[in-house]
Amino acid sequence: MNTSIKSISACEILDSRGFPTVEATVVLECGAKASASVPSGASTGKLEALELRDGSVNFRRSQSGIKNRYRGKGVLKAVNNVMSIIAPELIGKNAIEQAEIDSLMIALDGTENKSNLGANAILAVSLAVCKASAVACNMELFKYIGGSNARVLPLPMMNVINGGAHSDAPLDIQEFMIMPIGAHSMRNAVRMGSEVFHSLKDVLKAKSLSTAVGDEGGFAPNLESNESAIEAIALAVSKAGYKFGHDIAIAIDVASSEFYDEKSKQYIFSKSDGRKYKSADMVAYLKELRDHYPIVSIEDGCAEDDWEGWQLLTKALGDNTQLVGDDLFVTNSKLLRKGIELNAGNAILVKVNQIGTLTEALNAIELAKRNAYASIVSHRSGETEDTTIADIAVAVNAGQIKTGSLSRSERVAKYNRLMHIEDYLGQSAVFGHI
Ligand code: 2PG
Ligand code: MG
Repeated sequence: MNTSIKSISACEILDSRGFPTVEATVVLECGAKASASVPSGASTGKLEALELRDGSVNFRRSQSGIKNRYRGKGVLKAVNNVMSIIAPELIGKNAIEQAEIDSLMIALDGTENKSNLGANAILAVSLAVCKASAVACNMELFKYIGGSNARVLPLPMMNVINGGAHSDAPLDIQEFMIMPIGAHSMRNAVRMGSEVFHSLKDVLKAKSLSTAVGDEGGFAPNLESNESAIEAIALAVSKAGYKFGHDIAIAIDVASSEFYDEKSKQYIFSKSDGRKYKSADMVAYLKELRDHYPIVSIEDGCAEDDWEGWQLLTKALGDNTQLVGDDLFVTNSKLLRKGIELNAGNAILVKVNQIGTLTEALNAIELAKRNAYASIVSHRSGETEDTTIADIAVAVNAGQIKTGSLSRSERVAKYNRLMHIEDYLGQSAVFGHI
């Protein structure tokens, strides 16, 4: 079987928010073919690899006089970089050598944050190369990446209430997620999640609150406080016949970089009551929430620039609560190493597009494992129907995944893929835990 790369093409498609993103297609000499597309964040970390967008100016005249093509969010430059710079370099290379392919693209870009070619251009190719190789080897993607011991289905964090930058709800905390800790399988976890999601809809309706959904498929109601969001979930859990804290626990993504004011070094709750917290107050507030409710995981409880806050948080809560660095680590091994040294957090959120190649994302997971940090493979708030992250989560036995609510097909596609993987694994499937 000849797994040399025969051709690479790319095009612009739309993500779940209706903005352009890159899709790449790789064909191997043996005929194997696969496509991959790239997600996009709204509450992005400052140190993420660069997502190359066209901007408005360059395309004003060239695109038949259309001003502001896609509001400047087009990705034709990235598409062109795939076709005219990346493809000529990779054609003829062996697709099975993923690490080599990825390092060639990193070298070709030549910048720390992939700002030359764009992380969206590079990642689309990186993932498509991997998927085409799996097709060539006639292997399931998760097995191709992870080998024969890849068999842990991840416990999901399911985002049922969307606040922060993901909705217009007056909630500063971005994500209120349920974790079906009492589930014994993926199928069971999905069922529990779906039942609680629909029960939450009834709870919100009964309060005459909106049941329209936000970017990640969770509800975006006009609740008056973070606490009332958790109370609504607690009620939905019991109405669905489950025990809050026993069958279903809570995970939150505070996404606090979004409301941290660097100048005054304060967290300003501007979407709700305008409260201002210094780092120590923020930690005390999160501790209070955690002590009061069954919160097992807190993501970005402090901001990406507030390393001292992170250290305080870890001291106060790290022994028995998962503290996840998202904006803090941006899937970057260098930043994770810094976190490990400073004792900041005890888990990393892994988003392939934050770093821009599959190999670097896998390296970050390896580093986390060696240092007893948990890894949670994650979607972005702007997604596509691509389900690669489901396979990655199983491939690395991460044990946890964060991939949105039980609505919107770009979220549900990942759960569906995970249930298929579980069926495929049969008796050898193991269900993850926190
Ligand atoms: C996050 C993500 C995904 P975004 O903050 O964890 O939920 O959001 O993709 O907007 O960064
Ligand atoms: Mg986050």
